[in-house]
Amino acid sequence: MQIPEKLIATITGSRRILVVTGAGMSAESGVPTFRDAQTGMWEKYDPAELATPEAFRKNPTLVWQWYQWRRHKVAEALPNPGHRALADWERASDKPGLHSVADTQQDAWFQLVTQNVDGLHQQAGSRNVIELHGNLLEARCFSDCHEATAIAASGGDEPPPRCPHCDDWMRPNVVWFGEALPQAALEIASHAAAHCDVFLSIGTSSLVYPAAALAETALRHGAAVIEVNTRETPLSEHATWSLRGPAGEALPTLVAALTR
Ligand code: BJW
Ligand code: ZN
Repeated sequence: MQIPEKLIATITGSRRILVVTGAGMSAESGVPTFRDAQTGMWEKYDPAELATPEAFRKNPTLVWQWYQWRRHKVAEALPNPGHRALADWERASDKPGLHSVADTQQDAWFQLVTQNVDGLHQQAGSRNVIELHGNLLEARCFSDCHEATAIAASGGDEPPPRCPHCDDWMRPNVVWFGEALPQAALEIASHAAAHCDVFLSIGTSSLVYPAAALAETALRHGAAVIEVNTRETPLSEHATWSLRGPAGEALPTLVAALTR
């Protein structure tokens, strides 16, 4: 993939870098994206109708099984060259990450924000990852009586486990439609979007809010916005550069050009 020289120069001259990733980032690791690739018995279900508290309340076993199926996919997956390129870039940039809203005022930083729930950025070696939509490999009480705990990808047809403290169902520690995102994570990401020089949107449909609003915020505040996606999205026409291609190819090329 050809990366425009102007794009490279823009990033090289930038001190505050925000990268936001979505499901397309992990597609080349074999993790099905959220809207595509529902295979086997899951083909007949609309993922947007499984990822809600209402669906879980109505049929906890069905929703839990869908997550177990996805946990298995994630357990088999390895980070791809795109994940590794972002981890290399963070290391090579030698810039700190953001741990609070106040940090966004600092002169230079590099921050990765993901909508993904698969933990592959961390596995690839990214040091400071903000997870906006939780983590598939953790579970928590549906009544929220306790902290989330790690969960193994086990079993097939079982109902969800029971909370050891209050006996309600355990649920995946993810953010479903209609639920609030983790407050601190969203606040840091929103402030970062308002203060970054460069914003990269990678492998996301740009359809799901409030994550999709981050690129809009960055554009409104004058950042250069770069999109990497195999397909056009609602962001494409507004982005400063829209690179059409797989993240696993575009990112290693981009990061090699930045660190040469
Ligand atoms: C590649 C590739 C390759 C493929 N390389 N690219 C404003 C307007 C309209 C609606 C709303 C609004 N604000 C809120 C809403 C409602 C709703 C919403 O956004 N709905 C839209 C569908 C319209 N949002 C919410 O409900 C949010 N909550 C909320 O707003 O709460 C308010 C509240 C406040 C206070 C108290 C209480 C409530 C919550 C949203 C949570 C989203 N959760 C999910 C599920 C997580 C768990 C799970 O995984 O099961 O997060 S939904 C799903 O979408 C998942 C993803 O993280 C997220 C984004 O998906 P993404 O990454 O875009 O994936 P795909 O599959 O859609 O697209 C993949 C892309 O990759 C495509 O573009 C491909 O082309 C590309 N691609 N291969 C590069 N190799
Ligand atoms: Zn409980």
